[in-house]
Amino acid sequence: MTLINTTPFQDQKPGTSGLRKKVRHFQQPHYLENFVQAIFNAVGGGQNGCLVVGGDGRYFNREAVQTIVAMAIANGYKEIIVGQGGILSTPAASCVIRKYKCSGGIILSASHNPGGPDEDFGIKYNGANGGPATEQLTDKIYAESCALTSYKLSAIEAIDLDLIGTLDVEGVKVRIIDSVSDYAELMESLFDFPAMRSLLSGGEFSFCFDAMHAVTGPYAKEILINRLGAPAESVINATPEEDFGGHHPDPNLVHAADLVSKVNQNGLDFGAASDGDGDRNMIIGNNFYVNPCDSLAVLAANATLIPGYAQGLAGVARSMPTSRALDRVAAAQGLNCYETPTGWKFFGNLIDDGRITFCGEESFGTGSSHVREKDGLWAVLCWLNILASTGESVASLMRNHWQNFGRDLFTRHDYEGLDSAQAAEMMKALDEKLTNLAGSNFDGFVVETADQFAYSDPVDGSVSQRQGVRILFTNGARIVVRLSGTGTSGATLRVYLDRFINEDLECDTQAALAPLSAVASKLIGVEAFTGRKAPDVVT
Ligand code: VG1
Ligand code: CO
Repeated sequence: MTLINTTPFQDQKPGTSGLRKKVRHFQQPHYLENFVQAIFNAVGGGQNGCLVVGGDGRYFNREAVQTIVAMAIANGYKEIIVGQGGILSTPAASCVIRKYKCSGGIILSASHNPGGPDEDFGIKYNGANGGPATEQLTDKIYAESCALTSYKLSAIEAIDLDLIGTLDVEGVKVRIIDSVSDYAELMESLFDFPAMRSLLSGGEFSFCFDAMHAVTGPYAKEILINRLGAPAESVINATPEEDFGGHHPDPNLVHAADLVSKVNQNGLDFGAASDGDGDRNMIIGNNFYVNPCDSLAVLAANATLIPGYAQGLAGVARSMPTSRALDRVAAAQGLNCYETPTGWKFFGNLIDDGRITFCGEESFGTGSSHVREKDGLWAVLCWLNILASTGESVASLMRNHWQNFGRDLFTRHDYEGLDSAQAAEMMKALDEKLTNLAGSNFDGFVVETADQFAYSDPVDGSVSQRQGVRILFTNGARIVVRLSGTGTSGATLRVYLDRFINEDLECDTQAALAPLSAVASKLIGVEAFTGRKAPDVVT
């Protein structure tokens, strides 16, 4: 073991989901090593535990895996489990940590951000429950990173990441495992594979899953094609590439436009896509887009059709900006519904404590107690299981749901690449307005309450302040405003708009929310502060 002297970097504060920077930033001497050592220091060293290492396969993934293995050996882990080729989707990493009772895992991903030498890289730590480090732990990691003077490295030769098997490296067991099989087995234990197999291989039902040249390809091929008998052409862009084919591996109507036109033009019954690291999902039917907030609600409402959830749900949770469609299902079924800040790290305690089974976010993230991450392919399998057991189409399932519960119109408007100082000023100005906003009337929208969302974790009592601005109106409409915590350059403003309706259920979301959007622009002053007239991405 060698102790390498280093000086701290002051910019290693983890965001919504780990530390994300440009690849070249990570490639600076000692940058990656410092952050990894900060993690190991924060968790008290390896302590003879087992560490899982894997990532979404983006550019720099392999080099980073080699470095982390050499550092984990030097830091006292007794076993290291690595996905073959350095590949593990985020939900698969969570599954492996739990299955082999590891002390934690390091996941290399910048999720939906593009990959390549000039694009993004990311790293995050997940604990023994398989879930993202809590805020207390990420604060500790940051504090360690600011004070670091050295890191520990073993001078080992590069590991052959492609060869499945167990190595003894300086007395440490290094296991290279199949990246897919543990996860596929878990999926098989949850879903009605025989019913889904008849649907997918029967020849009548047609679908397309777009892996977006990212990590989910091998998982989707194994599960949908090999185990469920779907035709080979139903999984597209299935080979993970270091630059995701030059695209944004972000499953939404903008970045998965090819999938959308394929489903609509060829009259397919179902379409789905997932992101860079496999934890997000987009679901579409034939000429029918399923909003992620609605997807979460409809899955919760129909969960008992899935064998793994036949006993019912313990409770549910959603991130604050997510629409309240889920709350209506919870109320009807007598379930508790928790509202957490953005980011998966807040769901872990609720699941571990047995309070919830399903949870999700508006940002195409849905998941359950089967792992401690959101899980894209799991959500797709939920949909396919429900379609197989009801015989409904995507559109009819969703329309019936609106008939039963009413509809929560929802949209998110993103303004990307803003000047960070301008964005901060804009948020400050909005913040200062909040206390006097109640009672104000904006073109017929009367403010009921306005505040900064604070979350108090019911399990460990920890409090997270300033998790986004909420403005609720007396007519049931809501505006949520926050800055993204996952970007790598400038600032991204996210404006979330939603409103409950109980008639004209088929209306166009953007048109119906336009008046609320106009109120939001006025309140936030996007154009005045940033010069931007319109959002870059609307989902
Ligand atoms: C975004 C989403 C958030 C999600 C996070 C990580 O964060 O809004 O809901 O949990 O990405 O997802 P932000 O701070 O940029 O709004 V992933 O798929 O990047 O791990
Ligand atoms: Co992701």
